[in-house]
Amino acid sequence: MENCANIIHDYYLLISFQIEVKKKMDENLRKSVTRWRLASAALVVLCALLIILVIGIVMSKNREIQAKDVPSCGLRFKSNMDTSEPEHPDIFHDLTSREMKAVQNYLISVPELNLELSNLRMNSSYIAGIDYILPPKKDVLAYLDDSRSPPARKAKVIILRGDLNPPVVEEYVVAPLSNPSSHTLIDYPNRRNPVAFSMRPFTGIEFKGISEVMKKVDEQIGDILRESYGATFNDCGDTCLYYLPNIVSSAITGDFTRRMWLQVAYLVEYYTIHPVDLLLYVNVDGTDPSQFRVEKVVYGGQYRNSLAELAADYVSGDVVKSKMTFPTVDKNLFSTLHRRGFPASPTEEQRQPQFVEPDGARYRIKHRQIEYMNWRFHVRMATYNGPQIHDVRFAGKRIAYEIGLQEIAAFYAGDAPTFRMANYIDSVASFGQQARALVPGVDCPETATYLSTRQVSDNQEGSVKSERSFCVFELNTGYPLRRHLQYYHFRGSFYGGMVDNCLIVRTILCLNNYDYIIDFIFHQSGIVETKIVSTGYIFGGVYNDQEKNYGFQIADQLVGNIHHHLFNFKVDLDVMGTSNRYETLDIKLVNVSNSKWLNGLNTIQSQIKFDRSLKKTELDAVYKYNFDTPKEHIFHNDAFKTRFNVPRAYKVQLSGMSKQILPEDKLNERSIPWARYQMAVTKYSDNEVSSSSIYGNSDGLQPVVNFTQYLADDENIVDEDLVLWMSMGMYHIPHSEDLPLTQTPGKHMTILISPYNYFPEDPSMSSRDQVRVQLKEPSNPKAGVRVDRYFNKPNTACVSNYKETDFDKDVEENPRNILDV
Ligand SMILES: [Cu+2]
Repeated sequence: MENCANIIHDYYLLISFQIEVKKKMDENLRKSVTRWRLASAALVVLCALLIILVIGIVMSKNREIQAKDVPSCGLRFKSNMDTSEPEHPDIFHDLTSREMKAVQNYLISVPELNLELSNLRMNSSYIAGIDYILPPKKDVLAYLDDSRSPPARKAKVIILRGDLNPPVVEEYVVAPLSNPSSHTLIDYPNRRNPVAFSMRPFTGIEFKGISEVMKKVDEQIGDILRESYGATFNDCGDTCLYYLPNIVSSAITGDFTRRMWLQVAYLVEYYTIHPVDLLLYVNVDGTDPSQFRVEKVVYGGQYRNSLAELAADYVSGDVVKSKMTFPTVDKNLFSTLHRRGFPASPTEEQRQPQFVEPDGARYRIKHRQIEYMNWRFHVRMATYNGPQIHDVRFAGKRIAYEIGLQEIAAFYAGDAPTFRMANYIDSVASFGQQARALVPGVDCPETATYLSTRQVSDNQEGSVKSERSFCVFELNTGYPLRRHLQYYHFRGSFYGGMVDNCLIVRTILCLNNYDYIIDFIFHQSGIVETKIVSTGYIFGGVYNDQEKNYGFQIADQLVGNIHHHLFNFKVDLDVMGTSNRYETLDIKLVNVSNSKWLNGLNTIQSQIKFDRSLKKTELDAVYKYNFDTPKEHIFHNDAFKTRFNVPRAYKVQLSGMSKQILPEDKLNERSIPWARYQMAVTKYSDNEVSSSSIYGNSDGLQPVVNFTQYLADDENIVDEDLVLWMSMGMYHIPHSEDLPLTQTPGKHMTILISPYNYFPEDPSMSSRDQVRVQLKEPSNPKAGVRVDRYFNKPNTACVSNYKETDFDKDVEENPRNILDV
């Protein structure tokens, strides 16, 4: 029994052991399975990583192969771009930095000029600008055409003589530029020099002076400003007031005292559309800012003769108090330029289309001379007049000696005196000094080449470089220059076409609130276009019922007042030399009888014809657009005809004509007499360089440059060197979509200069850009078609080098390349 019990016990032990073993084994197995599972999982992950790694390596290898195989765009032809400043500038070249410095150094050494370069005050003698004086045209042409030696380079220096009594503005010629040794007050036969100090151009020094007035305003009515607007001019932290100045013309005030209306506004992004209902009429005459004073004040539409009067009436309750709130400045503020509004578009983050020049730029730049296809010309930035092109040639022949901006004006209207008297003649700001940085990919295409310009203005020694103030690029307009498809076999079956690829030279002038884009456009068909387009912020006022016929209310308390933009350009055409004629082709109605072929029926049919009309004198040639007398305008040299005895001419065409309806010769209209005509044609004169002047904003009572005098002598213009003065413009009644910025579509004004019987056919027929399609076998259409292109096909693929971030990096590292810092 005991044995039996032992056996059972042993058996039990055995079973227990077995169970234990099994348990252990199970556990081991489980552990081992888990381990295997973990190992397998790790292996899978490892494999996946390996696969990813291999794919990555293969892809990057592919990319390398691709990068090796696909070249960067433009490498096929080494581009020929030398945008540097030359040691020896050519005849049209702006003053170089060395020349500007030499002029400055020379003038500083002249004791009687009493020039200062730092810590300038209104009563200092200081340089407001230095510009190159283009030599007399006959000397330039003798150099260009007859290999004569180049005339000496000279500079025109405008000096504000606040140190003299009475203070004046003086214009000097300084020469020679290689090593200046003389300065002479320019003796103009038809304009005065010096000019009264009150006619002076804008300078930073004057703004410093005006800030003295603002201190007085704070002292006298600071409490009113704080209570009414929650802001002041000084010691104001983030809640400051600022002002937009309008120089009031002497033609309106009737005397030569310098006065301005200041529209007071909140200093936020951007102040010209955050006005408050405070207007100040300030006397800023003379050179002592402590004498600058407020002569009238308009507070909440209520006129007072002084700040003291306003303060007294405010205390006594004799004015209705205004209440405006400082705007909340965040990205949703309507006047700021942050992205906002509808959900972001496109919905996916996709970049904009980009430009590519697969074989490199097709134009050349040597300093400031540019060549493109058959075109060759020089570009410069005149300090006072702005962008100009010179010696414009097509296929070696000069077409224009000069095409350039003369003036930009904006005449406002309104019930408020600020608007009524805001007649901006913008060259008061010296256009060349306002041409600033262009942003790649926005202002000019990615492929553009940039030119810089230099300016000397107040308060600085040497010149300041404006980086990227011109851009040059070839534009594929994506629009055919010409095309025809003839798909019927019985009419020949062919296609011929060419896209309008053109070269553009662009600059943008930033004139306080407005930005003006100016383009010179060169088409391959021998057409040169000059274009001006406006964008930027409007100048707004505080809305009230009296303004309702002058503007719409477009935001809380904001009115966008009606104004007239006006532009004037000079076109010195030289068609086959300088002996030119101006003819109009007058389109007229003619009645003809059809009786000869209509079986004797006396049917009178009206149709159109043209008569050639030679313009004989300057007054005979003034052109005011008239819908009832359609005409074409052609210019030619009478000695050059086609083999059919037709004048080889250039035609001038304007788009963007706008009638100036203010009465002639009244008040400030006297400052823009050029705007009376869409075109005026004068005989070239070295003394009629410009239609306007930097004094135009003030001098209406007695204009320094009086354009009417250019016409009044009514000179003969037959077979003479002719200059065209072209005016364009547009009325602008701002609407809410002008917020925050006015947009460019619909605001393109152009002057088109086109060959007109000048070439035997369209000169773009020589372009490689055209495409022809024809039947392989004209008699057998079924044999298919052939496409002809006029270049040996290079490798068709290339990689664009352009990166948006290149610009970002540049301005982060060199902030002065875009903003004053
Ligand atoms: Cu406008």
